Amino acid sequence: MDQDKENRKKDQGEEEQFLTTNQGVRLSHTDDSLKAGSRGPTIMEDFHFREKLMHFDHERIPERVVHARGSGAHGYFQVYDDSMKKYTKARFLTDPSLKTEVFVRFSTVVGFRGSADTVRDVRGFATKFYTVEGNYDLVGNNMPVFFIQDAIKFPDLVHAIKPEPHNEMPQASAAHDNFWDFVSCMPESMHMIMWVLSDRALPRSYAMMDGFGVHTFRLINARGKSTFCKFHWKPLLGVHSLVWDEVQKLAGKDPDFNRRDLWERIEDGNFPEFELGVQLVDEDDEFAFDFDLLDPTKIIPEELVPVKKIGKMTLDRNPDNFFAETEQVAFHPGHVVPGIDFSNDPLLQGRLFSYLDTQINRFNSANFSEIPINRPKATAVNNNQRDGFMRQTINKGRVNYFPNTLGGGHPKMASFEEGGYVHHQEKVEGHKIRERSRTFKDFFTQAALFYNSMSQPEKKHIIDGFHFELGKVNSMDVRKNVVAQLSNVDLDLARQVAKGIGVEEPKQMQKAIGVDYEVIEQLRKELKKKKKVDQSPALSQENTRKDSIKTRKVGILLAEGYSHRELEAIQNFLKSEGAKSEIIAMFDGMHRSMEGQEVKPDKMYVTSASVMYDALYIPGGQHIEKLKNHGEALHFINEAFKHCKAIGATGEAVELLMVSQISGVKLPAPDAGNKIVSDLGLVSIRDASDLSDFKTEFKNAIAQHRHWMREEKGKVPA
Ligand code: HDE
Repeated sequence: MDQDKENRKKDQGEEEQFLTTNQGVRLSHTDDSLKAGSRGPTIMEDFHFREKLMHFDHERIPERVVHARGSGAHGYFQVYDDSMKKYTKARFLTDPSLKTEVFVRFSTVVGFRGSADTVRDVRGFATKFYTVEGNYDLVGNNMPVFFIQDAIKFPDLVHAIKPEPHNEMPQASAAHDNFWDFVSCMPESMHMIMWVLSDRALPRSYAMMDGFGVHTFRLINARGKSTFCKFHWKPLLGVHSLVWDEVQKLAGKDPDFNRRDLWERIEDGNFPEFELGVQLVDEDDEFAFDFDLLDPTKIIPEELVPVKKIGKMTLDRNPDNFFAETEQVAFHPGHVVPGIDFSNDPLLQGRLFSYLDTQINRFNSANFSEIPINRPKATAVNNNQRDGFMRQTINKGRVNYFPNTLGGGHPKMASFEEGGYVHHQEKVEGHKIRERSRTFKDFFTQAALFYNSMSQPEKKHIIDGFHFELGKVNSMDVRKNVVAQLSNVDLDLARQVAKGIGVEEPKQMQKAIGVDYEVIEQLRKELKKKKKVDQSPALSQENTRKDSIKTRKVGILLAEGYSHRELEAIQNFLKSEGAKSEIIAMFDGMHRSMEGQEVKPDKMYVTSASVMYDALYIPGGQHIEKLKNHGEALHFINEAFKHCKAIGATGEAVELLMVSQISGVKLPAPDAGNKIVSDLGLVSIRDASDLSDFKTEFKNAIAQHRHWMREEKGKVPA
């Protein structure tokens, strides 16, 4: 309410605000339509009624054909120093004194606008930089490769993955026959499939996932020299994921999980931060690798070309209006500024057509760039484009053409030196031909690199993911065909997948659809001596940052009779480490501790669930006897345990863990006194008189994010 009042003051410069028509006419009554008698028919003359209803009827614009569900945030980007001058003339990448405004939209790809956040999917990570040289859009994803190599296959891919056309099922999921049929016929998708089946497809938070420009781009310096470049976003909090069982439950308990998380982080002042990184490849090294730089189904392993971190983006402001900003923002990979150019990646080249086209469909107007969220903020727009639906600019004067003398030759051209955009002059020769380069045709080496770089738990998650996805496929032939493709990636993977879905385990590599084995063999021979790696530790989330609990959410269970001293000690400690804690209890309202103090829970069991937290803490006290009989509390504990989360218990709370169904971890014996027992993320102590070492142990357990080894136990019926 207060915020609304504030806004009113800002917008109108006054507190009093009258309801008006769109023509600014003050209204005296809006609760009844104009009628002929209080029980009579509505009268056509009611301009207020017609205007209000007509506007409402037209409130929707078509949702994006892909990436329909998104969440946005404002922020800024700043480079660390001017070292990138060697490679690019783009000022926002070379001038550390510039703070460039940005707007970022994170999204899922497959689901409709109202679908759940936590589905298994690629996440879009699109950034609009309002630079001093015009808008630059880095329209990326949280995975560094793509399903297909040529944009002409995009409609097929999207048709296959979206709900099936006859019954519009399933929603926001790839787990159906059409998609896997397509995949089984498209070996080039195998590398991306590994990423999509991995934990990367289940991000814990938009602030805890990578971003990638995917394609190889070009950077152009002030002398016109080009360097190949791959863009990366690296979150300062590290890359962390949810558990499959958890995401499915979250889709019901809180379908806005990632959206809410982003919003709350920013409201709390825990601004998401990402470092911008670049992998730079000299033009002379274009053919130095055992893959083609133009192929968007390949990464440049970080062990071959390190990611140079050049600056940082901070997202520090939530949108004021979801529709005006998050929905209406229009990204386009073709929005580039001088210093950034394209490679001939056929996927990128195709995107350059598609995005502009799709905006015209969404906005029904060529003037979408005039909407506030899409307008350049730090440069003027001067050109001879005129008119069209919803034109906002009132262009003055009579000259609307170039060249002209009547307007003094304005708006005039800028040379390369003056900041004019000059396309990189790449020499191109070739026959006009509808053909894939043979250098794109080893579809499996990097899929195998990804799989082999995973830790054991990550491999298991991939296999479990296949069991779910293919288990939902009705056609046994499709299942078999996918297993055949997988046998080209890794035989053990293919066998383990086959085992779970009723397909005969392949004894050896099977011939898969769409693969030219002769070409692959030749290629592998030819590229043997090129730069390559067999392992890429950078790909595994096991190696991500695990030294902080900043922004982690810890659930605390209590009932009347809890130990206030223990609660306060842990709450204060978590706060001092930048984590957030919430108390969950059976009912709302004040709860009395055994010492006499009172607290008010943040949530009740009915309005929360263990899946909304990263970790769990239970203080000791007399309340434990009550909690032993609360099915909700026991379920909370079992589920948190099953999802491999850190659990801390002090004093009598150890007894509660003993009556829960967690198993296979050590707990302190009744006579353990002040000895802390920390096993697989479960940290407990009987004698809670001194909690100083307990805090450190508990923090370390939370910072690990998940204790995957617990999955081996697998006995918790939550
Ligand atoms: Fe997109 N993509 N895409 N895409 N894409 C769209 O544009 C398309 C691809 C990505 O938050 C659409 O405004 C083609 C790769 C993001 O508003 C559409 C191809 C990557 C977003 C479109 C691709 C992306 C989109 C739908 C194959 C990662 C959401 C609505 C050649 C590098 C941006 C829209 C936002 C959105 C076309 C492949 C990222 C239809 C033809 C590869 C993050 O134009």
